Amino acid sequence: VPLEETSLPLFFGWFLLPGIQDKVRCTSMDFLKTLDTLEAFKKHLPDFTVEAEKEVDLEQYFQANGVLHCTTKFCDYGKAEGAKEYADKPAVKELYGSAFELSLSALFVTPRTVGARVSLSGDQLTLWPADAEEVVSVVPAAATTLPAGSRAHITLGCAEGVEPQQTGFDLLEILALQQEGQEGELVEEMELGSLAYYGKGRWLLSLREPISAQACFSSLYG
Ligand code: ACK
Repeated sequence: VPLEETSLPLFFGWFLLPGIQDKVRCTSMDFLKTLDTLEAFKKHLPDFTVEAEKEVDLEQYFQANGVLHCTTKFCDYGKAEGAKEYADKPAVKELYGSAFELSLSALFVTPRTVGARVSLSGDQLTLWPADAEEVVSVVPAAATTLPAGSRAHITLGCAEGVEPQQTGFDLLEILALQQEGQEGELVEEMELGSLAYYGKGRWLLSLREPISAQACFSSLYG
């Protein structure tokens, strides 16, 4: 196999620097710890898990994996559609290895994943692939045209047997509901922000103060 066919990474993305990774993990743990004690969460527990459990320990329910990052382009070592075109983009080449400040604007939890929404700035969007939101076959609701960058997220944990790419799909689903005018049921004003429920076990915490996270644009070969 020629080198150029093997030299593409598993994915490109922004990788959070170590200090801020700890902070984001702690914030997420605090949120999960509080969420599963709320009466509103207990009330909607049957929407959250199909098992006939009376309680769920969310910190145990989700498994964290690897370095915290916001995927821009999943390349699958060149096998993914558009991988080579993405790697050849001038912005990708120019900004490879540069530092960025990501803005984490919300945390969300579903029966499948827990993640942070990343609100991309204009220059960060130059690194965003044009097809990232075209996932109507997996998220039919995404047919509601969502702005570029809507899928940007950091996976904080997945339930057993769930693939990390699910986190982006779960976020798109919530954003599509918002776009259709469903604001979610405002459940509680928490210290971190306002918590809303979108049905089917989907929770969104809009952070009062977005978390600013230093991150390096790079790639992972895995
Ligand atoms: O949590 P994530 O964004 O979801 O980070 C991981 C990373 O690539 C390595 O697996 C993401 N990922 C996996 N498959 C895909 C895909 N088909 N499209 C977009 N992102 C993907 C996964």
